[in-house]
Amino acid sequence: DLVPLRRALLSVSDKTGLIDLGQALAARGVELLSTGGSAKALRDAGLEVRDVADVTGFPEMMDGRVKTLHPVVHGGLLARRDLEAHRDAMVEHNIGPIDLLVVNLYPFEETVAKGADFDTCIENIDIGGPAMIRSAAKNHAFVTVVTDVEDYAALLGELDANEGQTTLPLRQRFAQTAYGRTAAYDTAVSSWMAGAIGADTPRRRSFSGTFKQTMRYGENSHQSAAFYTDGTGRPGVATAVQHQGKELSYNNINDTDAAFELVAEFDPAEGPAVAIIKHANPCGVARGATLLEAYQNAFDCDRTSAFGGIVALNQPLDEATAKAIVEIFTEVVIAPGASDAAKAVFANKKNLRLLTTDGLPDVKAPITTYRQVAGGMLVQDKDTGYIGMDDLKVVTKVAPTEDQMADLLFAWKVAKHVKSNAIVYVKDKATVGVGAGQMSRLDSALIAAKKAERMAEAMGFSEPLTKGSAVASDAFFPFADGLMEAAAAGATCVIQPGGSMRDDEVIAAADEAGIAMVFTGMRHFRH
Ligand code: 93A
Repeated sequence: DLVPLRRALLSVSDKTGLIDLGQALAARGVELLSTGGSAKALRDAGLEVRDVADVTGFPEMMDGRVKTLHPVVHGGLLARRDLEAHRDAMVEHNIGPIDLLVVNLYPFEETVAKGADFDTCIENIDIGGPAMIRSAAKNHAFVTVVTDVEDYAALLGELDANEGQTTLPLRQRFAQTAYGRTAAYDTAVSSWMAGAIGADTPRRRSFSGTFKQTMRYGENSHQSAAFYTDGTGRPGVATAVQHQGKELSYNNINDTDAAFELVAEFDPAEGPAVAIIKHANPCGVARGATLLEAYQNAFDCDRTSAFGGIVALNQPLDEATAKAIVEIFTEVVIAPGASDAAKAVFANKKNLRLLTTDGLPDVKAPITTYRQVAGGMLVQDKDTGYIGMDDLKVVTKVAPTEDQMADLLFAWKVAKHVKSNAIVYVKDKATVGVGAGQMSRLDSALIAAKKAERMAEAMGFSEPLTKGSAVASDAFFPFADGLMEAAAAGATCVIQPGGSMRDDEVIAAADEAGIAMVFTGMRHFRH
């Protein structure tokens, strides 16, 4: 299964490591073929290179759209060396075998990420590259295909270990990588086009990502895991820059995403907001006059759970907030930027990771989400449903005051990011009790109230902060009991979708308790 390398075709957009590779191959007696820019780079380094145009007898034409799309190239990649008929065809048509293909593609994903216009993106769709990669990978019994700069060293190591030959296991591994690359590439093109032409629907979507990193383990230490980017370059945890601290774990990334997506709901133009997340659920979300105040308000919702949490900010991290954050152990802080003074505060905290991005995740972007089920995949639009003041219907005798309305809408935004059944108590634009992930809505209401009571005891408040609060329920109250529990905890106004068979009973209970209630007509399940 050992195959000697005699002729290589090098055609790369990312020229990293190209010269070293070219030199190493030439030193091992490999003849080099190459396309325009790659050939020039190799020649400039003093290497002897033959132009593909010379081999095909056709010049590169149409702005490079047609360079390598020729039977002499594809025949050289696809011919089975073990079949006489294939060898005869090579002789008859003057096709020389190509034993090694080194290709990386036009930077389509990067072009999209830079925000290039439609025509520029189209021009950056590589056609010849993927065609050659697929030909070489199909014929990996005889041909070695390298599509990742990181694999150059492995290739050279193999040649040294096997007297200039490659082994079948290496060619198989490279071929498998190669098909992954072309699949991800076309997925990026399809996803970009879906957005560009306004057809971003869950139907007819393909999915695949670009490998970013492996992690030490997955959700648990016996699970292996990796992280992929989707090629959109959108601000978020996948594209964030890590400034310090140890490697992020699978759970860190998941929780950091939850935190950042939640805080991004709060428009920075309307002031600072902070979200603290534990196990993908918020244990505190608040606005404040300053970022520091927002952090403190969020922290006060559930100081116990905030320990070891993830903190997300809707504005760049400042020094004062950084100082408050390091008073307890925090796993990750993510923000759209950080001042040098803030970075200095974190600098000696080895276990604290600071991530910054160019902006907040676009919470209204039409994104498709995927969830694996046994034997299949569930695909849906991301929940980008929004409720404004005009969408609300007051169903009780009393209507919410303006302040209550603001807290109701705040609570509603948070509830969207809490695992169902979600009950969220809010006072003065800060959560004061969060009940998450219970199988009964009543239990979520009870748990949130109980936690608020415990916090009040621990902090020496005269009464739980749920007294006089606004409460949100992510889906309708099926019975009056959940609402009555919220009233007992001190809630004075309620926001919920409505639509239960027993809405009348629930409304009557609210009126009885003197509570104001609004219906959204939209629910925010999150499972
Ligand atoms: O425009 S293409 O789709 N048409 C081709 O025939 C073709 N052949 C190779 N792009 C093509 N390539 C790509 O050109 C390679 O995938 C590589 O990314 C790039 C290398 O061009 P150069 O060597 O001129 O820098």
